[in-house]
Amino acid sequence: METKISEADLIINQDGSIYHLNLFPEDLASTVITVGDPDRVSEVSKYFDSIELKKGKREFITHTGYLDKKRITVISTGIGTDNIDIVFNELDALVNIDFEKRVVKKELTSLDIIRIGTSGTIQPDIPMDTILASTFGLGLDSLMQYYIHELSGDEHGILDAFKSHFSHIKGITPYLTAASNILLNTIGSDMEHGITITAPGFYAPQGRQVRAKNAIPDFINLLNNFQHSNNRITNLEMETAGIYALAKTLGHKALSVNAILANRVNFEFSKNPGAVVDRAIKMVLEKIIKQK
Ligand code: R1P
Repeated sequence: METKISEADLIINQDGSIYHLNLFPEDLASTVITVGDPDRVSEVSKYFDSIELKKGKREFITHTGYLDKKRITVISTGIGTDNIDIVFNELDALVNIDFEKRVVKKELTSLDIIRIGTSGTIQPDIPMDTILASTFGLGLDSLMQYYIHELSGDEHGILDAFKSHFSHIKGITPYLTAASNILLNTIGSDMEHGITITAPGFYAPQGRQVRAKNAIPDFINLLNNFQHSNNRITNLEMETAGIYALAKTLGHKALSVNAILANRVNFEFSKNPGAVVDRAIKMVLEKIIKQK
């Protein structure tokens, strides 16, 4: 017998929309762009040929529309993997749970999910304003300690090597997931590639020193020294690892595209961040419409 998901486990609003995202199943396209900043949603949808819906609740703003006959949803996640937990579980519920019967559908849908985010590089040779696709998301946050998360392929070797590189740092359990190979080779082609670290904060968790004292000395060097076969850590941000891990767990394809706005080893920040993000948006949209 199918297991019924309770009203407390999966909250559906009185109008039939999902609790936080405020969306109905039919509001969602099978190609989804996620952005951190709610204001970036219209920076993406302004390139659509038509917009069929604009909805929002809290930091979760959604526009769905068409570009060159391709239906695309763009949604803001806000900052951090705690929000990714909400957005990804609710996106999945919208396509894979029958809201009336409260059961998992027999035929599951796999979404293509592409994050367009901002990030800082930790490698001196990666120029400012680079557009970088994350080959792997390496999480230093705790989200995936709450889920059963299985590793495959290259993931074991890279994660084991990183854990031994990081073994003197106590109390952090890193996790790692690969990008969707298909999306990396289509949307992410012509972009710089590298491992993206996802941090549970912006300041000390990304090695920034302002006033509060950092517990991990030399954090950036510790990360940029890591190498496993051809894989090195290129950048830091706050969502990618959670996106990759939850997408894989739920059977969706994910790719994270990062506009590099800061260089953490050269201590520089982009002179024109808006233009770099716009270039990342246009690159992703052009690649999406070329997909079959
Ligand atoms: C921090 O300023 C935020 O910017 C980056 C980080 O991941 C974090 O969410 O991404 P977004 O610009 O996509 O929000």
